[in-house]
Order: sequence, then structure tokens, then C-alpha cells
Amino acid sequence: MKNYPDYIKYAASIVPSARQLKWQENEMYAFIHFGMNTFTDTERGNGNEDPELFNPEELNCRQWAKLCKLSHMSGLILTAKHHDGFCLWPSNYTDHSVAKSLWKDGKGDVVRECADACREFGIKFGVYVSPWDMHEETYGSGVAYNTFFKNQLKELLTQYGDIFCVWFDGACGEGKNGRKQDYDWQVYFDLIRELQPDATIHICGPDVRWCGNEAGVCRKSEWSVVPYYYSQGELIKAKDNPDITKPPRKINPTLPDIGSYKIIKKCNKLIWYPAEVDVSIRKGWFYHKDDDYTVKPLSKLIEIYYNSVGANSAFLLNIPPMPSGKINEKDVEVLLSFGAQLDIDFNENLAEDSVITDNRHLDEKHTGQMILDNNSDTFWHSGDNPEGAELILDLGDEYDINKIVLGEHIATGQHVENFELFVKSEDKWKKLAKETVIGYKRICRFDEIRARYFKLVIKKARCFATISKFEAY
Ligand code: FUL
Repeated sequence: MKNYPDYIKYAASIVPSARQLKWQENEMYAFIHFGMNTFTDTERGNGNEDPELFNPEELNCRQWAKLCKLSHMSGLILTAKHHDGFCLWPSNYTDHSVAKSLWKDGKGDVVRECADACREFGIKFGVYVSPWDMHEETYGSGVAYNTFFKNQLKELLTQYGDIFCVWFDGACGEGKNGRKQDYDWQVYFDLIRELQPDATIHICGPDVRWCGNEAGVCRKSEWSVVPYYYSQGELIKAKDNPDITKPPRKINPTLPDIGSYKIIKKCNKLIWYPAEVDVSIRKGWFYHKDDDYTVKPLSKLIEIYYNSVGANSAFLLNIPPMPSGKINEKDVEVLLSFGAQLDIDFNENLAEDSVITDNRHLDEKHTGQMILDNNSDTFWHSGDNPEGAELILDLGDEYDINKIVLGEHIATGQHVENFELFVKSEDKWKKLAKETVIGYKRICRFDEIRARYFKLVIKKARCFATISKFEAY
């Protein structure tokens, strides 16, 4: 048995919360940036916009939800309030909302229509709420604004059914009086936990982290176990927390490496904090007619999918509706072909009735074959000697394969650091892939090959390795 240093043992022991585990299965969901900016043709307003400008005469949230469903999004996140402070629901705490718009004579509620449409089409509903509010008078005043924001959050968390996620971005700019607000993050988080205990809190929050760019790329090795300070950046800035190793002066989520030995060795507090890749289908986050030619082609969406969902991250794709309240035909077209392409790519898992043998396992309950028993709670476990462990997948016959999907049993943590994948061809093992982390999901793509046997070799792991997914397409 190899003796791992304590910091590796510690990293290997970090596991996701129940809500993070459940969130991980969402894999891909949509962002809907819609609001005052849609009508003023800008990316960022100033809070002085006339609410009457908001008038989506053909608003069709059913179209949004249906399109998400058809393109295999598990849910959508609506910008209930962006930095300009205009609310897409009739909030009791401000006049700056749909209630003062011409739309439906001020009787409409976009949040309601969107939440209902999501339920109708069987996808999840989440909210983006900007703490930065350029319209609200109390912004920058401390307690008064925090109370105002809490009240607004409470409306969103209690009036629209289940909310799967609350998305907080980090922007903290100046308000009306040129003042900045000290956000009471802990109070916001506590309220969300109390009112929607299953909701994950993203980006400026403890559950899901920003991958660090808006270009649709994640790191080659996207660890879900990272230093604690990445998840609590805001809180740490607020209080000097003696419990944890001092974070680097600037917490930079775009650094290429935030979870390797080098990083975790220096850190005495780690956290499970998985990555989300957010990117817009168009140039801007909001709809602009001039951006119609920037709609990403199918090949780009597919590439982002494999580099996010296929690389231990979630994919959050922004689809901004037009001022009419509908999603443009160009976006619709590419999203429908995206959904159809994924159907083709994952048409049939040819490993379903296969045999998996291994060269070692912890015990009889954790043999390679346990991976295939259709129960996500059962898995292969290497035992305490993971390096050099092998799993051989026998498809029973030869098939044309160009993808192998792997997954660790992350309820037990994230352990694999390096692995290699081989195919048996003319009686020889030929290397198909050499990759780093697996995590929740790692999709290996290669030129189509006709084969019966595939072999996974664990080269390096933290204390032990588990595998709960081994699929072939
Ligand atoms: C950023 C915002 O400033 C953008 O407008 C957009 O909402 C993006 C997702 O987050 O911080």
C-alpha cells in the first residue's frame, strides 16, 4: 500500500454536498438574458431607463422552454433582475418593474410565465438576480439595501415554485449616488438555504464556481476539489478569517491550475466546488439585432459541449430573446440541430450489456462489473493501490466506436489524476487517449474504430480510484 502524504489524503476525502451531487446531473442548461437591455439595445443600462420601454408584445416563454427541452438543456436561468435594477416580476419593493411597463398594462409577470413554461416542458427553473442595482435609492447605504435585496430574493424564492439555482455574478459597481454597496452575502446565502434548500448558489456563492472566462473553455484538468478561498472570496474579503490559509492577494479564477498538488499542498482548507462554463450563443449576453450574424455554428456548440460537459464541467449556454419576447430563428435553427446532433452522438450506449474485468478491486462489491449494473450508487473501487489499475471493457462483439464516456463515483470524491485509454486492435493495445482528471464525466473522442475491447488504465490517483461510468458510442 502506498503511503500518501496527509494533504493528498485530505484532498481525497472532500466530497460534494447532496445538492451539488444532484446539480451535477443537470450537465447543460440555458441562460436567458432578457430585460431592459433588450429594449435599449445595450449590454449594460444605467438604472434610469423608463419602465415603459419594456414591452415584449409577443412574449413566448413556452417557446424558450420548449427549445431548451429540444436542445437537451435540463433547465434555464432567467435574469430576473440585471444591474439596471429593472425587475421582470412585479416586486412589491420597487416601482422599477414590469408593473410600470406598457406590457400587459402592467399586469404581466415574466418570471411567472417562464417558471410555468419550464414546469410544462419538464425542465428546471433558476434565477439570476443582480445584487448590483443602479436604480435602487438605498443601494450603497448598507443595511437598508441589504434588507431590500433580501426582500426581493424572498419574493423570487417563495412565489415561483422550485428554484434549482440562484446565480449571483460578482459585479459590484456604483449606484445612483456614486456609492458602492457592501453585500451581506452570508445573509443572502442563509435565506436561500432556508427557502430553497435544494438550490445551488453559483459563482458568488458556495456551490458552483465560474470556470474563469466567458469564451466557453474550461481547464484541461478541471478539479472539483479546490482551495476554500475560491468559493468564499466575497466573505473572506469582508472578514479576515483566521481558519484558512491566506488566499493569494488576488483570487483569480482564470488561473490555469487551481487544483493540482502544487496548489492544494499550500492550502489547509479545501472545498468541493465544481466548474460551470458560461458562454453566449451570440456575441452579447443580451439580444442585439446587429449580433444576428454572430450566432455560433453547430460545430462550435458541439466543441464547447465536449470541452465542458465532457471535461468535468457544466455547460451554461446563453440564449437571449428578442424585444418581441421570442428567440430568433437563427438561434432556434442551430439549437435544434445541436439537439439532433447530440441524439446522434449518444444514440446507443453499446457498453450496456458488456462485461468489465479488472486487475484489482477493493472487494466483491466493487468489481469492474458493478459499473454496468445500472445503479449509480454502485461502482468499481481500486482499493488502496490505484496506480496501474486496469479495467477492460468487452463489448461482446465488434462495433464502430468513436467515443468512450467515463465517470468517477463522485459521491466518494474526485481521485483520478491521469489515465490512459486503449483499444485492442489486431491483438495489440493501441493508445486512444491520455488524459488527466475524470470527475463526474470525461468524454474521450477519437477517430471511429471497429473494435470489441477497450482498456482504461489509471496512471495516477489520490489514494484510490473509483469508476461508475464506462460507456461506448
Ligand atoms: C456578468 C454581467 O455583468 C453580464 O452582463 C452577464 O450577466 C454575465 C453573465 O455576468 O458579470
